[in-house]
Amino acid sequence: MNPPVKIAVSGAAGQISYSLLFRLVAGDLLGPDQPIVLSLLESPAGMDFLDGVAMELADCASPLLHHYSCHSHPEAAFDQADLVFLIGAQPRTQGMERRDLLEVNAGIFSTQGRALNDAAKRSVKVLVVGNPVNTNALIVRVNAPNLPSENFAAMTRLDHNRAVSLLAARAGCSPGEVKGVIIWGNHSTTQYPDLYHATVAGKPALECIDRDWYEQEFIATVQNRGAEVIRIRGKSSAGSAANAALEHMRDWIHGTPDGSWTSMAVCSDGSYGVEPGLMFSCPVTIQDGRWTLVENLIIDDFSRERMAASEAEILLERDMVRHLLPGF
Ligand code: NAX
Repeated sequence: MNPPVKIAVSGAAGQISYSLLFRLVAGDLLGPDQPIVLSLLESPAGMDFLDGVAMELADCASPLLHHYSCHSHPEAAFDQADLVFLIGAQPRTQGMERRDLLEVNAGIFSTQGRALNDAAKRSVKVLVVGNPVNTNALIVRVNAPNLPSENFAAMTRLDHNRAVSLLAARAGCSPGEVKGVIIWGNHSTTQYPDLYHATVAGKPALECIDRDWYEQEFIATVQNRGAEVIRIRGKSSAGSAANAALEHMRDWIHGTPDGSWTSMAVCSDGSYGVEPGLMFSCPVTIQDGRWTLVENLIIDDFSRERMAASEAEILLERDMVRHLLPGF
């Protein structure tokens, strides 16, 4: 057996983690021969509940779970961590403005960024899931200046999977036959799900579906899917979010299959005219644990306008938390 890989999960008593943790101990991320150590982080208020989750993890008697520990201090939770899922965040409560939500989460994520900087392995991979995810990821990254910026990503894989699934249903094929979908921008209703480069069973997607449906229905459906799940289920996406987090991290570790890409919000290098340094969702290929932005795609005016609208929103969010972005 290999030495164990240490995985830290914040918000470990929350609903997304409740779907994720049991898949981690079943080997769904790292395979059946790789033991793991789980380091579970919660807010002080969530610690009792976390104890119950930890009991259930122990009750799986998984040979892959070397050991686990529960923490309310990020430094302890992230100590020598190899992989980190930052899921815990403060939810929006009634009467709370978006600015207030940004502020309260900015405080959480700046503390966690400093803790990662001090305690995690230098090769750590950090996936931010808690909303507002692009801006939280920016805060974490900027507050961990001793870690390479490519070690940080924000999750737009759920949006990506939603777009793949919706296109496949419309085209009458399986999601596995869809390639080349892109989510650009923010994980919010300004995100731009782009089908211009997508294919369905090898054929250009826009030849398999009608363009009006793409422009009038598809884009808005993907943008609003999270709210629609809340309206119908009464709670936000959890199983599909955990699945997306697992797939995002799995591809980041094991790579994207030849000739295909996925969507991740990563640090912009200015490509496609996006402000450098923003965490902006874009297409990436992954090899040997490192992501590379897919460059030189042709972007027409329709796409450019939507990418710019999402970038404008991320810039606005960044300006609201500037005081927590030292040196940025
Ligand atoms: P829950 O409210 O079920 O769980 C959040 C957990 O985080 C709670 O147990 C809470 O005690 C804990 N927490 C709060 N502050 C903490 C802190 N400072 N340190 C450690 N833990 C802390 O939410 P859940 O449904 O699990 O969602 C978690 C986050 O994911 C939310 O911000 C949610 O909006 C976001 N999502 C992001 C998605 C994405 O695609 N990027 C999709 C799903 C989801 O909406």
